[in-house]
Amino acid sequence: MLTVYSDTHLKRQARTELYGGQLVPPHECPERVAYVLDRVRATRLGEVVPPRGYGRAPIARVHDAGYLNFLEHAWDEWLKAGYPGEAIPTCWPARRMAQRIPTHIDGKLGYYAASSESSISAGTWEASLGAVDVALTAAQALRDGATGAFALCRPPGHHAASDMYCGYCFLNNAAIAAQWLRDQGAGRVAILDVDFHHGNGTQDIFYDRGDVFFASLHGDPREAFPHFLGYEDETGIGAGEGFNANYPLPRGADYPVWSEALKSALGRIAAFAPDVLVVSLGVDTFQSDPISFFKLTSDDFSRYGELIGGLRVPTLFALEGGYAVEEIGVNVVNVLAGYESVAR
Ligand code: Q9C
Ligand code: ZN
Repeated sequence: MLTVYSDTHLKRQARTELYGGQLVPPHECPERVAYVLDRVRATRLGEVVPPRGYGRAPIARVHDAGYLNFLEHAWDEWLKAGYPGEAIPTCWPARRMAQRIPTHIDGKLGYYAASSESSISAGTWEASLGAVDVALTAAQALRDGATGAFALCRPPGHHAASDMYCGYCFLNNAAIAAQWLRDQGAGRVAILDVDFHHGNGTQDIFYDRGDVFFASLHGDPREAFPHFLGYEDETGIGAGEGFNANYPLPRGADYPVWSEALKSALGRIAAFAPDVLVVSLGVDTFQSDPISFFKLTSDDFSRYGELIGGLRVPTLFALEGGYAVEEIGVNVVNVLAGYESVAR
């Protein structure tokens, strides 16, 4: 399988994540993709190619113009405000407050953030743009006839909505790739989100659409981030009614429990008959992930890669979460190799 990779991700080197009441080194760190790249090479998964540049137009198909302008300039505005640390929101337009966009960076951060762990640092915008190019280059490979392609991107994307950053995510790589594939002529696109966390951003972006089916397996939002989306009764709205499927799962879910939900999601996707599948590939479902509560083993990742391959739909895998850093490469490549063993 082709892997697309660029070291532009190194431009995001945030020093802080607000976690447990402390500023800690971010779980979403550059070493994550280094481990994955090492494993791709060690296992000879396939060629590793750099991305092409796609510019801002495909991003503007998914994200709000005001939001993109905010992200581009947030770090400079934060510096101009004279603050010593990284940019973290401290207030929000909560219930019954005005949904107006403030002019001061403190207000803009709260307006455009859905959560506060994802410090904006120098280079966050540039790295986020780079991740989109990685995803789009992998999508292009599918258009060119590949059965599978892997976007080795960071920062991740699936928590980012049209106009909100959230959960280490700024631009929604998978959603931008899915929309781009539609714009290139794919009639129906399915997105399968297997990250431990609900893909709230992706769900929100396609919630009223019948041409993009979204399914997500994740920790029950009553117990797990992002807490405010991902319930089973969220099934889509308007033309999108029936095209959104959530599988919230309990603490301790192991492969028998998790794979039963996956098989159900794959059945829904098969019935939708997509031209192409985008997998939001987070491996924070791993048993020793430091911030999650599922119990998948490294072998389980191979097994579910095979199940996805059984769909026989050209598939773009975009990296999302996974924070057991030393095992992330084995787990990600197990999925990809499992897929290829069936789908090639
Ligand atoms: N106590 C992704 O996997 N913090 N984002 C959770 C748990 C945010 C995860 C706090 C986790 C975001 C792409
Ligand atoms: Zn996650």
